[in-house]
Amino acid sequence: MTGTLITVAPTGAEVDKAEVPALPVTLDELVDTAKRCEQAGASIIHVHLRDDDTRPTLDPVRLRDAVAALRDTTNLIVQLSTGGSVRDGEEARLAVLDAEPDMASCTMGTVNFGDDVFLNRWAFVVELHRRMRDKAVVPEYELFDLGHLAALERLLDKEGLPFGGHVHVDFVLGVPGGAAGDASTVAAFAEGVRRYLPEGTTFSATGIGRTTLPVMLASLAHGGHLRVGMEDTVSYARRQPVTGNDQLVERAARAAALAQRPAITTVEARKLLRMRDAD
Ligand code: KMH
Ligand code: ZN
Repeated sequence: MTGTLITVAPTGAEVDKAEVPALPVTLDELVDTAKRCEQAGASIIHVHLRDDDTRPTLDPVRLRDAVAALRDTTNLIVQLSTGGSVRDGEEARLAVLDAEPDMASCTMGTVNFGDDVFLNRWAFVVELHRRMRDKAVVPEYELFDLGHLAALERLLDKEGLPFGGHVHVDFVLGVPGGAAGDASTVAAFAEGVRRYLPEGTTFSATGIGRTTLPVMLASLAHGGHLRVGMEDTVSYARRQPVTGNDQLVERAARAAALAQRPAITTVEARKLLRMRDAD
């Protein structure tokens, strides 16, 4: 596999719609951005939802509706966030899996998150991993700090491989309180993947805010994949707000092509991740 898997994270739980009008928060806006991002080269969409007041929500009906709408209108792999917002409780986060996504995120430990704490107790992580395997949902293990690599090694050692047998991780770098978003940190994580995780483990990386470009370029240089989107950055360049998620996906696809590892299709991505409908 020489191409690049591009994930788009279009909304997140933290960006304020009032400050960033281009943020997709309604189902129509989500579907519209999803279609554009698929066209631009994305193969996975990492989904957080908002309520009618644009606040983050894990409402089960909205989650099911979003999965159905994205499946109806795109071929993207639908990855629901089980991270939610820092205020979401464990039961609601586990219940995300009842919406039967193709993939879901699974953060490998607790991390300071600006002035907040993103809580991921060991027992919660184990439960998430087990439920995903029972439901044939492919995890994306999210790593905010180097210690999360060791936690994942421990999880796989104690609990076994995820559904499909392939391990895919995402480095989320540049969160205030987590690992830095720079090229040498990407190198350290990439080395950690090789050293501690099963052979064939794939990784993507994303950098928060202005770390988006160094992290993107370093990930490509280390043979990694990419995540971009307005969950992670709302500036395209200095004093240039992002106009839409497709703008970030299009830039990622251009960088991947320049690295001679063009964006892979959704069909190729399903094979790479050993998804249940890969064939
Ligand atoms: N919103 C963050 C607190 C995930 O989606 O799994 C957690 C997050 C991770 O975004
Ligand atoms: Zn997220």
